Amino acid sequence: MKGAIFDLDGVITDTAKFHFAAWSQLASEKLGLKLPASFETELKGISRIESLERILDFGGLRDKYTAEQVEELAAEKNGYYLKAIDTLTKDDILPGITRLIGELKEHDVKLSVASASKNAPVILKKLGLFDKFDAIADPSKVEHGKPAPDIFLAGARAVSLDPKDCVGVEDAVAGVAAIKAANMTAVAVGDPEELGKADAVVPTTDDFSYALFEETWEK
Ligand code: B16
Ligand code: MG
Repeated sequence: MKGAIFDLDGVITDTAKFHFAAWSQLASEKLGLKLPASFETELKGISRIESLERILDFGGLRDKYTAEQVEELAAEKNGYYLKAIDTLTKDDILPGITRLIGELKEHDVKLSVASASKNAPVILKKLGLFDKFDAIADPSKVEHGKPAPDIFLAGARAVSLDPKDCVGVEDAVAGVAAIKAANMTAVAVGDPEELGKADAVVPTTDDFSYALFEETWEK
């Protein structure tokens, strides 16, 4: 294993609750909708615009808005979201992640971020982790979002590595599918039934380790 390509939300920090709160606010204030709690999981790893399209579909509102209005609504949601994440600090790094980063660096593993979030750089700065990563793939430069492999391929390319020498790290079904489509080894955190396509699934981020990544990659 020469590289570890990390998802951000749900792996490094838990921002899904902030995304869901921001979407819920937009839905109730601007769309007259109440979002079911299942949307918190369903929108994990899904891009901003595609998330909004799914919400509009849920409300049967897809045809009501022009592309420009959809962009405006997405920007509004991002405003709510940015306000919510303003309070993030290093205390919001998920358990074991700082240790894991140290272990990987000790073994000269290159570290890259493959998040669907355009806010990844700002979030990593707030967590004090920005300088630990060798690269952050830019989701606005890839054609297809997760479950397509594009962002993980961009993550490997950004550290000049062959995908087969990399482990991808995820918490979402769409993300695991993206890692496998990129021809990488997938290590996931969460429910093993839901994330069954991954090569290894652990219950918490504290169960991640260099040894687990290396062992899973070698299999
Ligand atoms: P933004 P990940 C994803 O991050 C989130 O899981 C998803 O809910 C969000 O819509 C997406 O980023 C886009 O985020 O609006 O900040 O660009 O899990 O791929 O790190
Ligand atoms: Mg995620």
